[in-house]
This record gives sequence, C-alpha cells and structure tokens, in this order.
Amino acid sequence: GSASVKAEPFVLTTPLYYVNAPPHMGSAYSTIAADAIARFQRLLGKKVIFITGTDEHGEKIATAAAAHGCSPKEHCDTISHAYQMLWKDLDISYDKFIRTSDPVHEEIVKEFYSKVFSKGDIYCADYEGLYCVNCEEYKDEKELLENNHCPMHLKPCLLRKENNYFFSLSKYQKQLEDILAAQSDFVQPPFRLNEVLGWVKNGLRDFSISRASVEWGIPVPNDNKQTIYVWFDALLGYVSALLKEGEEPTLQNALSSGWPVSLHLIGKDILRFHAVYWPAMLMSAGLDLPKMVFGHGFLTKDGMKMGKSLGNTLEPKDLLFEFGSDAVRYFFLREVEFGNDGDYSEERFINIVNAHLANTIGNLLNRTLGLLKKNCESTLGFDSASAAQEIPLKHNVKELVEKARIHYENLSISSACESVMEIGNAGNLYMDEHAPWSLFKQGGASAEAASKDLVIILETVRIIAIALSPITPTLSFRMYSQLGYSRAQFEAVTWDDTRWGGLKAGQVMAEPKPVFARIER
Ligand code: ME8
Repeated sequence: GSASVKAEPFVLTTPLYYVNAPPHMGSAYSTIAADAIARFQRLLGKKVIFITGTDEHGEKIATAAAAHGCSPKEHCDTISHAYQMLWKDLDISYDKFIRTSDPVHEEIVKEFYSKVFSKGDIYCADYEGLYCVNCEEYKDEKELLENNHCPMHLKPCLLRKENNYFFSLSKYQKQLEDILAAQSDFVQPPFRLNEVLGWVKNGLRDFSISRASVEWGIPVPNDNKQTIYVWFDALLGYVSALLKEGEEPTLQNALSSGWPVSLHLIGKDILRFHAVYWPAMLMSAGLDLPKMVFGHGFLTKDGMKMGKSLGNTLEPKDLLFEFGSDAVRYFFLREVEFGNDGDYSEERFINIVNAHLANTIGNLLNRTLGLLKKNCESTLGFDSASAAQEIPLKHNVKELVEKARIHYENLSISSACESVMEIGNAGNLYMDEHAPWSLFKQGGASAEAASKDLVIILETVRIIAIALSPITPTLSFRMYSQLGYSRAQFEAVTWDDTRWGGLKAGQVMAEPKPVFARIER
C-alpha cells in the first residue's frame, strides 16, 4: 500500500570522488544533478538519504600526496575539505558525506571481503597487464590507443606484474545476464544498457582486488603485505555511509539503515564498475542489488572530457563567484540533456540564465509586485482560487506542473526545467494580454479585474518557485519571501503545494526587489 511505499527511504549516491585534485565542474555536475533529484524526492514527501563523499585510497592518491610533499592523510584531509566547502557553496543538501579513510569504513570493507572470501570467490594468482593509474584499472590492449595510451587520459599504461588476490567475476556472468534481462531499467539511460550487455556478453574476466605495490589502502585481511584494490574498497563506501553516528561498524547495522540504494548516479566513465563489478560483488556477499544505476554524460571542453587528469577543467569556484549558485545549477541542468554530453560556453551561459531566470521569472515577479504595491498597497484582494475560476491559464499551469513532475521522476531534469519555464512564459503572456496596468487606470470593475489578474500571476509565480526549487533552491526561497512567506513556510512546502490556490486574500507581499540579478557583460 502507499504507506509502505512512503516509509521506504529514497537512497541516492554521487560517485565518491578521488581526492587526487580539488573538485572541478565535472564533479560538481554529478553532485548538482543528484541534489536536484534529492530535493525533488523530498518534495514528494519521501525520506531521502543523499550520500556523497570522497574516495581516498590507492596509488593515484598516494602519488598526488607525495607530489605535494605531504602525507596521504594530510593531503586527503585538505582535498576532502575542499569538496565539502564546494558543496556548501553550491547548496548541496547531502545527508551523509563518507570518506573512505574513515576507520568505520575499513571495518565494513574487511567484513565484506571476508564474506566474499568465505563464499570461495577470492583466490591468489599472478597477473600481468597494462595498468592505467588514472583509471586505477587494468586495460585490455585492444581498448588502448597507440603506444598503449589510455583513451580517456591520453597517458601510457604501464606493464605490471603482480601476485594478487582475484575476485571470481566470471562466476557471475549468467546471473548478471539474467538480472540485466529481468530488471531492464537497472541501467539508465536505456541506451547505456547495450554497452553493459556488450561487456557482459563478451565474457567477464576475474579481476585483481589487491595490490602488493600500494601501501596507501586497507590491508587485506590475513595478508598485511597487500592492500585492497581501491575500487573494491570505494564501492563499499556506499554501504558504510549508511552507518549512523557512533554505531558499531558492522555490515548488518549499515544495511538495516536504507539498503539497497535506490539510485547510483555516476558518469558514464565508471559504468562498468557500477553495473558489472559492483552487482557481482554484492551477489557474492549475498546483499541486495541497487535498484538503478544512471550513467550521465560528460561536460566537455573541445570535445574532450573535462577532468583532473587532463587538466582542462572549468573552475566551479570562479563560476560561483561570478554568477552564483542558482545560475550555475540551472545552466548545467537545463543546458545538458541529462544522460548526454554537453559543452560549456560562457556566452550561452549568460544568455540562458538571463533569459530564463532574470527575465521570464524574476522580471515577471518584480513587475507584478510593483503594480500591486502601487495599486493595492502590496496586499492581495482575492484568494487565488476564487480569482481564477475557470481561466485557461490555470489549466495550462496544472498540465505543465504535472509534466514537470513526470520529467523529474524520469530523471529528465532538463525537460523538467523546460516545463517550469513554460509556466513562466504562460504567466508573462497572461500579463501582456491582460495589461493590468491600463485596467487600473480605468478604475471601477476594470481595476477589480486588474487586481484579480495580479493575484493570478503571483499564484503562477508561487507555483514556479516550488516546481523549480530542486534546481534553484535559493532563488525559489527569495521568490517565496517576496510573496510574503517565511523561511519556515518555504521549508514546509511539498509538491502538493503546486496545486492552484495557495495565495489567500489579505496576504501582504514583501517590498519588491529583484530576486535574480541580470548578468551584465
Ligand atoms: O571515478 N563531466 O572518482 P572521480 C561530467 N573515485 N562528469 C564528470 C566529469 C565531466 N567532465 N568529470 C568527472 C572516481 N565527472 C572514483 C569513483 S565511486 C565508488 C568511486 C564526474 O573523482 C562523473 O560522475 O574521477 C564521474 O563518474 C566522476 O566525476 C568521476 O569522479
């Protein structure tokens, strides 16, 4: 029944980012998208557990620390902190920030490793292969460019030979095929499923889950000469994150607080780890599988993935300083169709943000409040429900809100933004067609009609504020304040409040001031 659906938490995760370098716009992109989804689910009334964090072990991190002349731990503290600060500046409403260097995480990894070991899925063998340190992954020669260069990082892979512990991935080939067939929405967007099916059908090879050459990692239980492979360790961060403060770090405790994850949100670069390795590891340990893995596209610069390893990144801090959090969030979520790649251009950024946030929404609210101040002492003369008996705008808004909801549900975030912006267009059209400023001049019944029109437009703006709040939380709050609501009232809002009829006669609006400053160049 619906009660039990509500009680089940919506657990979503971002990747746990490597701390080899500070966050860039690519890392921010995944986190912003996850935040929009988390906020939307909360509006629906779900209990949300939104997990993010940092992936701190392995060769790549140890090398980065050494290059900065500090210990791995110091280096991790600094960079992990930089992530947390950026998430604050971007209004990221995470519930849990997990660091894989956290001792409770180590306990979870060891327990999990031992479970997989007892299952008979771990064995020792020699391995020789080409390793990309930036991917932290052994590569097949046929996926590499000339001279064994990694296609993602354009750096040579190194020939490595080690005696390692291996995970029997190949044992899970059939079960993975069955799951991918039965649970056809496990991998999203749908076109990425083919990629995953391709890997699985090509045959799964066991992979090495320990390193003899890497000190900065979690020791293999019963063999202190090796550390656990960073990916085997990091994926379990999603489990450790569920532990409550001070709770004994056991798998059982962690799993009882929200497992399985509803949605792993990741970039397409790490789809194989999440859609092949991870489910197999979980099956081996007898744990439930996540419900969905969504692999989004890349922010690119000149067609190449923007990234720490290539050093072609866009600085989120610069963008935030210049344009603010709402503009940054809105631009990337609106401009990039979620799932596909997208390129950044400053010109496009400024045009879109000005047209949508400053003009369509900000201006509409501001000029309506200006008219209300001049003609009605900033006080609503009607309930929005009675002001708008059977007008087409009301029905149009209702349909667009429903469209936005469905788009959010389907993770079509850009389309959700579009539907909300159409509400804004409808409000502007209504304003221009009714021209309340001239009706006020006529006085009498016309002035009364004008004052109803203002209520109708403000109700439209109120609904926009809620429907856009997963994307632009600060702007939405400003809009709500302008409409005379308190912070507490804004925070209590749910998606149900997008129903027409919230504004009531007698409500006093705030002193009109622009909610979004136009970006000038
Ligand atoms: O892979 N465009 O960490 P990472 C869009 N530690 N998204 C991008 C991006 C870009 N140009 N660049 C990075 C790791 N991302 C592992 C994860 S999970 C248990 C361990 C985003 O710091 C995207 O989500 O390299 C990508 O998957 C992730 O950052 C990689 O982050």
